[in-house]
Amino acid sequence: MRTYKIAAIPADGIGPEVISAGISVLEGLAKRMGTFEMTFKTFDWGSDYYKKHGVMMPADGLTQLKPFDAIYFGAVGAPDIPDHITLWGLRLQICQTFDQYANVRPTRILPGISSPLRNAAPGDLDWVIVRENSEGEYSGSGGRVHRGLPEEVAMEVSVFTRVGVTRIMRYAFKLAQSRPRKFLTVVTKSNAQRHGMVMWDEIAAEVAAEFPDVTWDKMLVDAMTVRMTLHPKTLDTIVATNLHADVLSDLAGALAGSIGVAPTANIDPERRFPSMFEPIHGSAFDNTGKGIANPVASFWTAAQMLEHLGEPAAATRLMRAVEHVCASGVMTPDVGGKATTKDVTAAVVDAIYGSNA
Ligand code: GGG
Repeated sequence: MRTYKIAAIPADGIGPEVISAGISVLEGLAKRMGTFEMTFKTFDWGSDYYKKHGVMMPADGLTQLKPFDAIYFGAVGAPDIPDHITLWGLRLQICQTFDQYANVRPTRILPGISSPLRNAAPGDLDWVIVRENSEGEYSGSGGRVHRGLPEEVAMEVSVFTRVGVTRIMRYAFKLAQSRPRKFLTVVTKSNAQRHGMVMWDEIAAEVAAEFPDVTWDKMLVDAMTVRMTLHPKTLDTIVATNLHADVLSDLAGALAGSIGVAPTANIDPERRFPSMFEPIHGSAFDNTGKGIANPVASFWTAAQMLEHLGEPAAATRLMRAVEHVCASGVMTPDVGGKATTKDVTAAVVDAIYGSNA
């Protein structure tokens, strides 16, 4: 029997609540499938670790993670530590060092969940956003001089490389090709950003020639928000820069009913390093400890992890169970229900064993 070694990093806020829910579901699923096992090692890295040690994870943290088959991540962010410290100290450190350059963010309106869009039903919104996850606005290039003086200058430099743009474009075209509609929308801001974004447009056209069966179009990111809101059915697979896709995928989550159901996979397509799976949502300190965090995003990203590990039947069973539970109305308050995190988790485990999943 195959055993998958998973590194769990619950980290901050509601992260521990949704990751422990996800581990229960994955353990139940592995038992039900009977064809593989999963072992979990939990790392206590994050903001509490930072308060004790002055760093978000130990100096050899990445070396510790490298032998795992995948990383199951919660959320980072604490009200009393600057966000750039927590984000760069843990999540971005892992994504960038392990070259998880393809960030894949599916969005659907799950059965039983209402979209804030008038008349939108399950099936009307079925997107996958591909976020470039290694460079662009998140290159970390720049600096500040003359701090605190009136002459202070801060530079945040976006870095777009031909290698980086070509590989994410190829990934997105390939993903679009694998979906029934074979349709990709390339998002930029190439009217205003006339260097990097114009190179994106040029590379998109070059890579498109390798995928003659994929139809594609281009959108400026501002117009894209309008199209997502008013014409959701006209979209399928979407590719955008690190920052643009981050913003668009929060909008996508909200349009599908709640950011609490939105998953994300940080993939190293070449499999040199473990890939990392997490809910899109952050630490949500306002909801922490209340027992009402929505675990659906952490279940959905667990299904992405199973797909990546080569267990598509288990991934399908898990998503069927999640859909069955949402349709039956067992939902947390962010999507209009009254259930707790534990109620939803127990219902999904039951559905995995029951005949309905
Ligand atoms: N689970 C996702 C998470 O913790 N996100 C924290 C965050 O602030 N992310 C910003 C970003 O990835 O750009």
